Amino acid sequence: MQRLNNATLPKLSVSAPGYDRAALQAGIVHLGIGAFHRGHQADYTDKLLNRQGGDWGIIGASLRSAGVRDQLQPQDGLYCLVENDGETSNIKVIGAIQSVLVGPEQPSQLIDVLSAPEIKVVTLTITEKGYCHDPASGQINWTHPDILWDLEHYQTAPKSAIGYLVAALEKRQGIDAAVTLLSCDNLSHNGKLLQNVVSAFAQRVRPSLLKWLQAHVTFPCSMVDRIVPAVTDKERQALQARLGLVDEGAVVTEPFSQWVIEDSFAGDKPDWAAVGAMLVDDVAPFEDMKLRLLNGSHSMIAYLGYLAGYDFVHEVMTNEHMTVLIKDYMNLATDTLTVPDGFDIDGYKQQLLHRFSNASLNHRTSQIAQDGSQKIPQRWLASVRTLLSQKQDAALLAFALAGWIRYLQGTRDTLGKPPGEHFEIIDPLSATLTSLVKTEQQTSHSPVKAILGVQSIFGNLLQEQPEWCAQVDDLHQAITAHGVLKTLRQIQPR
Ligand code: NAI
Ligand code: CS2
Repeated sequence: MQRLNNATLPKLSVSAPGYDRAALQAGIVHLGIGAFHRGHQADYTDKLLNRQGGDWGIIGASLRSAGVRDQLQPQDGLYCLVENDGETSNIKVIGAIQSVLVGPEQPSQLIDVLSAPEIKVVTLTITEKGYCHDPASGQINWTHPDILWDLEHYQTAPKSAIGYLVAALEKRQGIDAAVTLLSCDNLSHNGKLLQNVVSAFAQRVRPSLLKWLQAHVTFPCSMVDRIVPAVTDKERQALQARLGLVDEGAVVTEPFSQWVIEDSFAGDKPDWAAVGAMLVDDVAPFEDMKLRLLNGSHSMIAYLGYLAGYDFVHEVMTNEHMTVLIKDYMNLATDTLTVPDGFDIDGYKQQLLHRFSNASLNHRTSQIAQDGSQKIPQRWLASVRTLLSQKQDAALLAFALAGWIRYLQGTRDTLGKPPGEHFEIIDPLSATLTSLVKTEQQTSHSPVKAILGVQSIFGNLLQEQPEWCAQVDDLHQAITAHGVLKTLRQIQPR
């Protein structure tokens, strides 16, 4: 069967780019071209190009593997975005991505592209761990292997996004070319975090860059939202049967999409506001709301649901006790938020429950469960601290955290049966976390204190909130003895 590309595109009877792709000039570089970028920023940009044109083509880059380049290059950058609401699906071909570079194969080409004056905006979805920071403090982690490497090699063969950006900023300083670096990762104050780590690295390797950087580079914060799970082979095959063409780069998502961007660009900006993005002075209220309500719930669904035997988010939502837990959690977390003026928070929470229940999204609990050490601080711990400072009950979050610590044992609930198959803990801190759990188990101790003592995730929580930490320990013991669902039934008010 033929592949989707420029030549075969006319055969398709789905919505396709209406702009002249051959004449399109690049204005954006995107670092971390995974599923989310293709389902979100590239979609907004494609809509913008369809609506008003402009030199906003995207050069994508992966700093890790060649997978997405190998999917998109034979397709001239084209791919299908399938929007599925659980009943009907809409397919459109996205044309905004012009080419994809692979950092480890083409480091100097990528630095050159990042330094080109016609590139006005660099967007990033490099995952939470890509910022090489200490999640508890938000400061750069100088002992991170990629940072240690980049301190020596950033100008020629960087590994981290920070190394690439600083190498490119040095070149941009030489030609005085301002640029906006726009983080689109699920992190609190993502722009400020990016600014912190880039500035700290620049200060170390080239202090003379800092003054120019402060005047000519901006780091807007942004809140991004659209559920874009990793696409499955089955979904690719179904699409192929429908299109009569092979599309290796397809992405499946929900109809919902939101992007709130701090309006602080260093120069020209794509008019994403014309196609649905919100440009605001302060993203923080939107960001906190999304990270705590959507992502906080997601992580709860992921760890507790996975332990209980559910593979997909929508399956977890069929369990009445889990749904009640998520509703109670969202109500509790709302008390920690400053809701944006005029915002319908109850409607938002209802909509989240509906989105989580979308059975056409094969969103694996195991996918969301990855990298907990990088996600938990902004998803749960910020609420824990606020609730405890307000003398409110945060037992529900103690239950969630107990679930994560139980998850770190690497086995699912197999109550009464022999221990189940081991699963791998995918997390940049997995070696530390799993060895702490193992050591404590070998000496018949609860691993809770040891895990809560990991400063880079929890800061001084153990010392500051001993009673709450004891609650985590009790709930961890209960989950270990009785499983997630029985413990949940026991703690849930009737
Ligand atoms: P993905 O797994 O499809 O792609 C991840 C990308 O990040 C890949 O290009 C990978 O090479 C790169 N990456 C991984 N580790 C890196 C590192 N240490 N340094 C530099 N690059 C690294 O994941 P997906 O779905 O694209 O999500 C990426 C991020 O986007 C998430 O972690 C999150 O922060 C944000 N996001 C994702 C949403 C989703 O529903 N998928 C929705 C909202 C935000
Ligand atoms: C998820 C998010 O993978 C995860 O950790 O919670 O990627 C989630 O799908 C998005 O933030 C939705 O906008």
